[in-house]
Amino acid sequence: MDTMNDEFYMSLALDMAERAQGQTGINPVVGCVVVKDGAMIGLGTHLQRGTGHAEVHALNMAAGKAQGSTAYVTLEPCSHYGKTPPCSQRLIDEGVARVVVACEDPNPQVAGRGITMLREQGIEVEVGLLRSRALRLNEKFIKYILTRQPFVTLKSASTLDGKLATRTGDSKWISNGQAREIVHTLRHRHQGIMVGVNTVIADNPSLTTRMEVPGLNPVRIVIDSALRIPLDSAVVRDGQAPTIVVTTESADPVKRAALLDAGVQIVVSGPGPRVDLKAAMTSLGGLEIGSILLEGGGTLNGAMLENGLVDRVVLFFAPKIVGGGSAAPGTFDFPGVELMQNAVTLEGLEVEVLGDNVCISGTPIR
Ligand code: AOF
Ligand code: ZN
Repeated sequence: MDTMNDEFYMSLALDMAERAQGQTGINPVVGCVVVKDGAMIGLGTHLQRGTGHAEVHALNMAAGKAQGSTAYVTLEPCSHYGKTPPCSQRLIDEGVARVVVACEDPNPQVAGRGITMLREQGIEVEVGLLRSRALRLNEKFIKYILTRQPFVTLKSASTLDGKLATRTGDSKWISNGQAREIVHTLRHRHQGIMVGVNTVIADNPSLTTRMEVPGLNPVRIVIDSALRIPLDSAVVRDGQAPTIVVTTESADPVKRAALLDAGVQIVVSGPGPRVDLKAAMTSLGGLEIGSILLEGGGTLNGAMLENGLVDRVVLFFAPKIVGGGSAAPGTFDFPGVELMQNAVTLEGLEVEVLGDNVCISGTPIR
């Protein structure tokens, strides 16, 4: 049985925040638990950008009885007037006596000011309880708020020898059902999903989230230097989610007009012949896309990795070996390093066994 202490309530607050992943857009996920005289009197979670913060929901539930209470918050309470008034002021006004915070808010508009506001009013503030879990939970928010660049998760599902298809191009089905379920959860938890145009031409995917309970569809992003995307492809026609095609100045203006006509948004990134991926990330960040799931083929994966644009790698492996040399496409296709010491290396490695599949994930060291 869990013993009841600060950690007990903070982990509940983190659990609530975790469940809201994917639905807060560029905002963080945040949970709050208000405890008074040994009982919980308010629970709150930030659910959607533009709506109430976690503390506000929890204090509303406490209905004016939070005087002398302790509030557990997974992120430093905000100190600024954003889409909602500052949570620190609300905690002060309600007479909360003690605030336990898991991690500071890196948002330059907050960055410690929330904690200072509380302390200046004589509220006892403790910072850092379950910090690493809280930071991990908001890794997408943290990257975006500090850099305005999307957090990119590279996902692939391959054979044990790293192949995405056989030498004849057959790719159905590599991974098992458990792995595919996680992939759809990942789609729900990213604002964008990105592929190269060759994937659209070869597979005509819909790139939507298909889970047992409805999930949110990410914005579909196709990297397409020369606008080769077929006008009748699912991502252009099906209307299931917005589609952005990232191209170059040298692409055919007639095709561009036709895509715009079909409701596709065009982002021009660089003069050509290839899309400038770094500039593309800046443009997509500017469109408030704070996180992207990269489900590329080997060339796009390789280029993103080489450019240092990948923040997390999630690789699913099925217990299959197909060989095929360069005729069989692999997860990473780039010129490659000469020396092992120059290899892209992952840290914080996690390994999960999913029936007969394995998931290996980690963060590329910069
Ligand atoms: C909190 N509790 O539940 C959240 C916080 O767009 P706004 O006005 O909602 O402000 C978003 C910013 O507020 C966000 O960037 C982050 O700094 C903070 N989010 N803060 O105290 C919450 N969601
Ligand atoms: Zn707030």
